[in-house]
Amino acid sequence: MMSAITGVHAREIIDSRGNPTVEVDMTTAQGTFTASVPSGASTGIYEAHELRDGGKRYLGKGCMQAVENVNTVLADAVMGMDSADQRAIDDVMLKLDGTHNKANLGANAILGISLAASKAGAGAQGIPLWKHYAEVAGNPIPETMPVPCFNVINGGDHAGNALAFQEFFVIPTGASSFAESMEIGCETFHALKSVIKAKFGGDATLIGDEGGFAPPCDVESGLDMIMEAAEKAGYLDKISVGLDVASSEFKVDGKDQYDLDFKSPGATDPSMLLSGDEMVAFYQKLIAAYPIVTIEDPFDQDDWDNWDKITAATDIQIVGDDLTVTNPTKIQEAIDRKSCNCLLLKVNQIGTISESIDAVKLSKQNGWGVMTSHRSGETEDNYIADLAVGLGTGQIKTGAPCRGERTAKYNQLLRIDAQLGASAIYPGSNFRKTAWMA
Ligand code: 2PG
Ligand code: MG
Repeated sequence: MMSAITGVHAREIIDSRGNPTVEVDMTTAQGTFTASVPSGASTGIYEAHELRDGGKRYLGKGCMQAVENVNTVLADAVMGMDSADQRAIDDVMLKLDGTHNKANLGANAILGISLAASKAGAGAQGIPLWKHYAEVAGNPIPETMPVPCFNVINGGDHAGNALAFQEFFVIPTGASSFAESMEIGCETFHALKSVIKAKFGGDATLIGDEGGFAPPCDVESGLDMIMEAAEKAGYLDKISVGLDVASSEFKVDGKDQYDLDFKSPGATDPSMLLSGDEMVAFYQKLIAAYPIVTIEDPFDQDDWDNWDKITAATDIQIVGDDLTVTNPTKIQEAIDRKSCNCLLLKVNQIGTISESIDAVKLSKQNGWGVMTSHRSGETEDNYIADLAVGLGTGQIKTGAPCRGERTAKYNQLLRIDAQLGASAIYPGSNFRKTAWMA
């Protein structure tokens, strides 16, 4: 069904960290469809180019040039096209940009249109966005909900505490439905608040960029508090845990060293400088001591040899984020080397829905898991919930069940779960194995 694009208009809006980002309205005969673009803090160096204005305005983070690119060249190029033909729209924009990383027009400009087009395409057919994503990918109507990874302790670049590791997940692998996984996540989150308060006082229950607590703990005491909270909430047998180390942020340049003290002012405590082999040993110790089922970015984005080592050394899921940047070329390299076994899916790392689908397909066809992901800088837009269901990724991380830009996604998943009704499948501990159907 043809539903021609009759209008495209972009503006700057503000993200969850108080930085500007791009929002795009796309108009067709069915109405106006709006989408907005997220932004990372611990960004990988190989991500597609996010176009920022520089200068004084908004500390250099203005998006007026990206907005201008949407409103002029990009709008001209997609005007009159069928909003439901995602691939054709994305291809036209890729061609117009002409660079390998969207440095010319900006991945934030291109993604704004790509996302708005996906919503307009769903609208054109009168179907929910998750069904449209399945159609665009060539999948049958999906029924698999993602297992949520709740980031309940924030560290790294997302919080002001001294904790080096960026994210600590509670994962309700033992729930029997998505709705039950939300109950488990929320109740454990509240229990964790009281555990932290009892230990460190109320100041330590302040939250980081993704809505998780940011207490003055180290990796092991953070995991201990999560286990204590799960026990208190009565869910010890229903949860697993996971980590996003985001270690590219604390790799020591030019040395085989990771600085777990990188946020402390002054000289690094030498006992907190670990070599690659010491990091592998540390991960193995953690995997033995806690019910860890997934570790993301255990090594720096260029430290391929250590990635290969940790993936060979364990059965748990090893997730590529900065390593793979949702880019099929990087993913293929990681598949060939067996450097990791799960893709972190972030649409703004690559910049279009079509290329994101290619990345998921390549990963799934090679037996990887796929975890759909938000960014640390988010908006109220909730399309990643639909994407996770439409592409059957089986896993999602979108922060703690706290702060509106995080709960927007979880709440959309609750709605989709209700739409699916009795046919909804919750993969639980099988979250790595959801099949690519197309
Ligand atoms: C990550 C993300 C999202 P950022 O590292 O996985 O949690 O953080 O958006 O800052 O890159
Ligand atoms: Mg990450």
